[in-house]
Amino acid sequence: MSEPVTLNRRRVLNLGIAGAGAAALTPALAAAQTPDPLIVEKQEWTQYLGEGVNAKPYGVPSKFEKEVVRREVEWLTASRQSSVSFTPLHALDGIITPNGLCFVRHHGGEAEIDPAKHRFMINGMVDKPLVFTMEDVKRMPGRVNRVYFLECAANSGMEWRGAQLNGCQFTHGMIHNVVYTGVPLKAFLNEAGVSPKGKWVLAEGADASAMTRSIPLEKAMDDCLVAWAMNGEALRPEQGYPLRLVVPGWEGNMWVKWLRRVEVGDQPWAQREETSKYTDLLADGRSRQHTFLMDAKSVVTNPSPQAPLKSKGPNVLSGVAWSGRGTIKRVDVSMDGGRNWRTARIEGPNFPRAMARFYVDFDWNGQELMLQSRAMDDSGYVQPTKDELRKYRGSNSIYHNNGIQTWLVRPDGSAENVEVS
Ligand SMILES: Nc1nc2c(c(=O)[nH]1)N[C@H]1C(S)=C(S)[C@@H](COP(=O)(O)O)O[C@H]1N2
Ligand SMILES: [Mo]
Repeated sequence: MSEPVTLNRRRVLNLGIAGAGAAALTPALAAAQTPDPLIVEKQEWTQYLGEGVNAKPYGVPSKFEKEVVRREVEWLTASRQSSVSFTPLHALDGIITPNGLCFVRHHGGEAEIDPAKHRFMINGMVDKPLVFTMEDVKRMPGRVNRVYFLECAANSGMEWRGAQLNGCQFTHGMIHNVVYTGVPLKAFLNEAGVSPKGKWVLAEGADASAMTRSIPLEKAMDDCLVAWAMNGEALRPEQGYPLRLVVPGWEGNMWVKWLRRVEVGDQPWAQREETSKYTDLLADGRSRQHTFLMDAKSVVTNPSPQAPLKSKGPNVLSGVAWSGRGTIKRVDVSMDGGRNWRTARIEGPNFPRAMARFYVDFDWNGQELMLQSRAMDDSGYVQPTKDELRKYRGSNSIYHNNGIQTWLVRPDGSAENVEVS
């Protein structure tokens, strides 16, 4: 740590925060400057009345946060109807992604669905096919609340052949982590009565792309949810309002939005999204199919290219980690490109198949840093380096790039996406 800042007790009293006790404030302010009461007292917003209650019936962030928005990568945006926006991970904290900042990926535009007219059907190899209204869906017994990350399998897909995009929003922002409210898919399948021949289900969306994915029945009966709420309110239209499938720990593409149908069958359907897309070309020329699981991964969100270091002395490194296999057990951080590692502090709720937040309190004297983070989960899986990953996967892949990310932090505090080998 740098030299502790000496606090003049009288000046603290002048600030009007003496209630907390000057002595108790000293450690928390170790990274701050000596307060100047004159400046504090002149702040203009103490001079006039603020906006009245309910001026904004639906609250929005402060205008000073207007840069904190979803962003696109221009060369990835051939058409807005089949595109992706990215979560501003560098500007968020804690573990929950705010609804308005959750990245959006869709293949046929955002469906606008009247919930009164929406129907959810279970059909195929079942005793009795069933059709549910949204009201019926919400009357199902066994409602649950669960926090899960959703990561598009193409997250970090642009980085296979080397460092590309400057910012964790773009390299890692095809992920969000919210609390879902819904009912286990199993309850609907049991109600319809799955035939003993049933081995797979096909989930289908009601959007123009009619997104369809095959999911093993075992997973469907395990932890999949039929969800209508995220973070306590109705799903946002772009996230599948009024109903979406939640497929914990598995690739985002399977989380069918605007969910209208689940069909039971005895084999996978070989839809577009599980044949020509979402399969992985390997180094030896063969292709992997049905790579559903999202492996353990992490990224340092601060500092990062969009969030440079601004001050020497005490700083807080922050990041997120997640694993489709289970719970994040440990995150190690390196500041010298992977030579030395220290264990980060995982802070806050840490649920299986959800994002975990980590911190390292560190002191920066202006030296160059090569920041990396490495996640480990409770299955024993350790996040690989990009070189380790390429040995088996080659570099012609798009999906499932969970290699360790490196940010170079320069003496002026600016940061850049680099690779070390
Ligand atoms: N109906 C439907 N569901 C869909 C898609 C789609 O285009 N249509 N895109 C999928 C893909 S590729 C991903 S990564 C996730 C993205 O979810 P999000 O928009 O909530 O981030 O939704 C999946 N579900
Ligand atoms: Mo995706």
